Amino acid sequence: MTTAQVRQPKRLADYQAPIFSITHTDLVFELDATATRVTATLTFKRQQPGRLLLEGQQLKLERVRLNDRVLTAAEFAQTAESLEIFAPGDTGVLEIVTLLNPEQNTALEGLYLAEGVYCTQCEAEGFRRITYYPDRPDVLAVFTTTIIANRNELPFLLSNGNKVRESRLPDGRTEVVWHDPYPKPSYLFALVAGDFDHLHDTYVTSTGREVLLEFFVQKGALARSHFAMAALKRAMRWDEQRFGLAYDLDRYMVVAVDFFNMGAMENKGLNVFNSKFVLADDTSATDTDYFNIESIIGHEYFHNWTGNRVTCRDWFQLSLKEGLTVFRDQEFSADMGSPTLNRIDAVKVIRTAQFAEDASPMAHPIRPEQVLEMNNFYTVTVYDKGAEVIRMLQTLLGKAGFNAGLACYLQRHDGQAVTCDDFVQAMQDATGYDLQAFRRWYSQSGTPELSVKEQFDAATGKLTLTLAQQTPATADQQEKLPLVIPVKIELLFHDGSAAQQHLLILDSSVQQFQFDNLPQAPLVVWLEDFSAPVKLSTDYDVEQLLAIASRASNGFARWDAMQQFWHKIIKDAVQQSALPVLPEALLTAFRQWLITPLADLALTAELLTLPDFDTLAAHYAPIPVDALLNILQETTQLLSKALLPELLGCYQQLTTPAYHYSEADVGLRALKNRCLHYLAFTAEGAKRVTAHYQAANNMTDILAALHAAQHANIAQAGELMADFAKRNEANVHVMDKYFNVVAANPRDSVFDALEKLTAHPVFSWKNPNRVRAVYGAFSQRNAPQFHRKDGKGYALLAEVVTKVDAINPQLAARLITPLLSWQRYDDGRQQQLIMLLRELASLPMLSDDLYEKVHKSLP
Ligand code: B3K
Ligand code: ZN
Repeated sequence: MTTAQVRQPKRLADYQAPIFSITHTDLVFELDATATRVTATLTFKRQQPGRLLLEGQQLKLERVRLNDRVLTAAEFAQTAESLEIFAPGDTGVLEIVTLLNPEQNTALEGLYLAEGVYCTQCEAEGFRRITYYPDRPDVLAVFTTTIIANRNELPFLLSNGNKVRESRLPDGRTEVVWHDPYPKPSYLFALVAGDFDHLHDTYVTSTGREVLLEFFVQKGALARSHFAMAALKRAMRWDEQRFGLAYDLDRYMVVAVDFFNMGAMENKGLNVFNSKFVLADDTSATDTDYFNIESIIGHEYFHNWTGNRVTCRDWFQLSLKEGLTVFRDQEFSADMGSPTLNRIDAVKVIRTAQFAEDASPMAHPIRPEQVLEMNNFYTVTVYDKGAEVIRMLQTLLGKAGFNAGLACYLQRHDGQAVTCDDFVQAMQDATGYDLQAFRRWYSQSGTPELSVKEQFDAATGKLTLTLAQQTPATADQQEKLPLVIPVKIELLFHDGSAAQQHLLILDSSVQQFQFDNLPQAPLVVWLEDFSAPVKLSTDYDVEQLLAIASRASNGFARWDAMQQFWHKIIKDAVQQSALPVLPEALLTAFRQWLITPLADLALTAELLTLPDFDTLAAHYAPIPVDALLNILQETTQLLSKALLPELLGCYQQLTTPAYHYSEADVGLRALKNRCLHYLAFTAEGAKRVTAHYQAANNMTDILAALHAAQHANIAQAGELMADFAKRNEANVHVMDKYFNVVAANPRDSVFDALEKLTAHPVFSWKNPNRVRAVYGAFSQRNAPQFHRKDGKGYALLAEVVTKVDAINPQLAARLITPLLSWQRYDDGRQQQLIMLLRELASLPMLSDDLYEKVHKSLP
């Protein structure tokens, strides 16, 4: 933490290659809760003239030795953030001894001790809290790690690579030595020490290597780690089959801990996971939990090639590994389950969180150009828009071309730290496709807006489509240029002629595309599969949108037409300050889907779902908060009333057998619970919801009942919640779900309820999962109370952010996000938000994490 003065960001344009490389890094850890000693022996080699300057933070330096001679204080200089060795020569061995206090480390960066487990998190810049080091991703060294600890307290001592030796020391401690043969940057280093339950299995790769797979989980949780183990094996097989990529070490370890700042971390050979994304069984996990576990297990595994074998030159290139690896995990999930549902979920993230980020003071391109605190740039833009950019490459190059490009990239750069440009170049070289203009997606921020016009000449059967693009200015960038935008379309004909699919490539501001010899004027389905991360506006009327929703051949396009339908209806209602008029054609379509659901029940459920507040809000400036909330609530009630018999019929038709996580059963539960959501608002809602809760044999149905009870405000809601909390107090992950529901209570009583939760025995301000379960949920899933006119919701979040910043800056900086975009709201809300941001800015010990966000946001 630094105080008041203006803090200087780093710039991509200032990148300089390292002056020294480190070829070997030998680390010895003598673990102790308050005084862990780290002896780092670094073999260095000069690459160019300059100083030997190492990064370090919050370290107590005990000794520096250069080539076997202890240096005097005059031979090095130490600051709060660095250590400089004055005369290192061109090659040599540097030994640095530092002392750490893992117990006091509540930031969960570097080496920390939580719930009896020593654990590290080094990405992005946490390694500098372990020892002085060139803590940057383009310095790659071979690591050997020795861990010395008391074997009774810490029976498992783990680090990257292969276990070389385990010996008992005369003083009763154990010494374990690990060696990772693959040179890696410091951010991929990991150490874990603790007592765990241990699940192991083997996997034989396509190259014939027998790999030991190991999961280390909290005592008593072994039975809950089988699903993750099976998911890991599926991910390993999939990467071999889809991309020809096999695992490269003899051991793959996954450790699950409850104290973790994010989802998981891809450390070479030793992944560390938030236990929320490992542990699951049929009584405690929802369908979404199972989905997330498989997807994140896949994501971290896929990083072994895209991130670890080929890594980033500097942190501005983060999307090189994250955008690509998110794309890979999305493809994996699509192959394991429903491609349509996966696409819908990915697009929801872009249209809510990512478009909101573009419209916020934190707007940045997928390759940011300046950064103060790197942890602030693990964003939906870098990750999810980054994945959309990779997906556009696949659309342009075709699957075979894309696979060839990836193979070229990995082969050309194996063992290197490279840039996004290197990646695009490999794609271009492997396919011969000119991607020069496409590269602008990496440097330009913002959400492009596409408008389309259709003209049909009945006499000649010629269709002319005119597409225009423009990207509005963002907080970080005024000037915008045209992008290369792949637009997938489908032409539908009323006369029964076969539908046609086309790919249009828009690469200038305005462009025309022509189609000849069409049998009649088609209905054009635009931006099929969301082929580019853009906002598209058409002037379709509601009948046309409903026709697309019923007839498009692509499930995603059908869902998307419904989304556009609701936008249109709701926009009209907002403009007229009235409730939406639901056209009879809509009710007919809904009835149809309820009486005869599509074969894909999950898609049917999505077709019957209104867009949420955040999705709608992306279309307004300023956001008409109260009108949108009111319209959403009233529309749900109107639909419940109008469709009662069909909802009930559909609900009763769908009977769930014993719980099973399969695509078909997930769809069945989704549709049944969607019906319940509407039924909760009817006269017999209370009866239905209570019965649903009592009959439920799985967590998905139980939570659906609780959410429905709360939203429809049924009399038994409190009783059901209390019952749920009592039954599940032993499982923190289920308690997090309880916290989520409490925090989503749209009524005034939520403030008292939240206060009570923080006094709950399982709540801890030091545990990010708990804080997110309460306050993350409040700010993201409770628009009515969070966006209250009187500012009480905003003030509560600001208070929490202030408190958390002193404990865990990364967590605080994530929580503050919804407070930053004050420009998007009406004058009254703007005033409240600006006042709170000013108060935050004046805090004496603001972390860099918060400083960067608050200062970017203030007018
Ligand atoms: N690479 C890590 C994220 C690290 C975040 C640092 N604040 C997880 C992932 O994306 O796989
Ligand atoms: Zn990742």
